[in-house]
Amino acid sequence: MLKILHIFDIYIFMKLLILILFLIPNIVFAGPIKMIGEKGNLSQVNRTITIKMHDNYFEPSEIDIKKDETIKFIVLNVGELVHEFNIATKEMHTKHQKEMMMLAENEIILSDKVDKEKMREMAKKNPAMAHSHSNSVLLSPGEKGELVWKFSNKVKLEAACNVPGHYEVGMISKINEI
Ligand SMILES: [Cu+2]
Repeated sequence: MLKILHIFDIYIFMKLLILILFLIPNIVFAGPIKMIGEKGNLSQVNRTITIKMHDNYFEPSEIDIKKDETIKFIVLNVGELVHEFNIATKEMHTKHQKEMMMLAENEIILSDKVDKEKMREMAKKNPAMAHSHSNSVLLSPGEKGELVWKFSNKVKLEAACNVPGHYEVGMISKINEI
């Protein structure tokens, strides 16, 4: 009897541990997302900046922004590969690259297209697979996207593509506070 109880306790403990581990990223993430700014309001846009995503670099490679500015980014994928435009800190990009690797391994992100059908299916089991982030757009070749962002300038930011391998070869636009 004692032995059964013990096994049962371990089972409960493991369940709790998994739940805690699952919640940690969400708790940690709640902080930085505010630090990097927030999803902007279309009615408060100060400027529009067009970004061209090539294989594998952004044009322009540097973006100047002022404190509290709301920018509407028009993002064009002019390359032949899938690209992402994501505004975050270097640390956040590093974390996001693991998610993107998972999407690539599950063949949701293919080299030249995003399997949106599969993405929806997988997202039912794992919401991280939905790639639904207010600070990024993921585009297939020839696609156009929009992102409105209000900057708060509390931390150093960079716009980057986290499709596996792209960040490493320099698919980054430096965001300068002026
Ligand atoms: Cu890319």
